[in-house]
Amino acid sequence: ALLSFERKYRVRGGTLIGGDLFDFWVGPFYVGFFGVTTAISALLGTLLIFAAASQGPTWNPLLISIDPPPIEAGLAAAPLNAGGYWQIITICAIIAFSSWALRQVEISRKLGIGYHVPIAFSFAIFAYVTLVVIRPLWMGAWGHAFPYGIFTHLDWVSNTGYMYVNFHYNPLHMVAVTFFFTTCLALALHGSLILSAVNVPEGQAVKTPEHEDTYFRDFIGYSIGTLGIHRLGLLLALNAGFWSAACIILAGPLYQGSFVEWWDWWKSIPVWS
Ligand code: BCL
Ligand code: UQ2
Repeated sequence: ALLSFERKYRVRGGTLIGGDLFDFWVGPFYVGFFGVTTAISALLGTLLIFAAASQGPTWNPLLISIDPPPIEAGLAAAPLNAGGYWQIITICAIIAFSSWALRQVEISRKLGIGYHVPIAFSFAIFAYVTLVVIRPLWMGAWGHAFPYGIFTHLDWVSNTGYMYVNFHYNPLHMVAVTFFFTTCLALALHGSLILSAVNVPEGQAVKTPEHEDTYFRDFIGYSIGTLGIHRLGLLLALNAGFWSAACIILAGPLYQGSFVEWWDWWKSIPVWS
């Protein structure tokens, strides 16, 4: 069923391409040109995953793996069963993710709201594209990308990490991890603060943002504010994705060898060396 206010927001226009073509809803879902391109590329990609899996040795969901071409194959287009499936699936995935972001843009335009959601999602797409396109291109072989499989992608992360001896010493990985953890802290603070104010006993009026501000001013002498916490949350989360992408560009394209040794310059600073 349509929510009471939904009808009034189902307005024409705001599309980026194709005018009125596909400018309609199916049940609760806005379709649009990019809804169609998302659906086609996601479906095709998924079917290709099954096709590729059917050529492999197992149907165990944990063990299926669709591998990129071997490193020796460089940047060439590979035969289907030697990385070709992986290449086409990657193209489908990038088209699907980009279409999804552009559909978010069209919905934002219809509503006259900001583009914060598609901008945020584009950071996730950027991290993915960094792993499967930018870094492999930079290093000269598709074989540097990660395989599409549950256990095999974990093995890839582990092996790639140990190629640099101890990935915890990658300075940009440190930055990314710190942003991920701080994002969790901020969301835990925010979620708990909101519930503490709003989840009052039955029959009682909910507390206000003033209560929320006062809680933190009593507690630490500072409140970032109700709008501020959302700005902070978005900033933290986008940085988590961005520095993840940066840390894996550092590892390989920009720096080879041990990240433990990378810190030698720090130990040899004259002040304490
Ligand atoms: Mg590490 C990467 C944390 C230990 C080696 N590591 C990361 C980062 C993150 C992290 C900073 C992964 C997040 C990311 O890229 O998001 N690592 C982390 C932590 C520890 C850790 C917290 C820890 O010990 C506590 N790492 C180690 C150890 C090493 C190591 C020491 C192994 C031995 N780590 C590596 C390597 C890598 C990382 C190697 C990386 O390559 C990775 C990284 O930085 O990658 C960029 C970004 C988000 C994405 C890529 C997701 C994109 C999503 C796309 C756009 C959409 C998907 C849609 C989906 C298919 C649809 C689903 C539909 C359903 C219906 C819902
Ligand atoms: C806040 C506020 C909110 C919040 C939260 C705070 C009323 C409902 C969580 C408190 C947040 C602070 C002090 C920032 C913490 C900093 C980091 C880096 C985690 O003041 O305003 O709105 O939800």
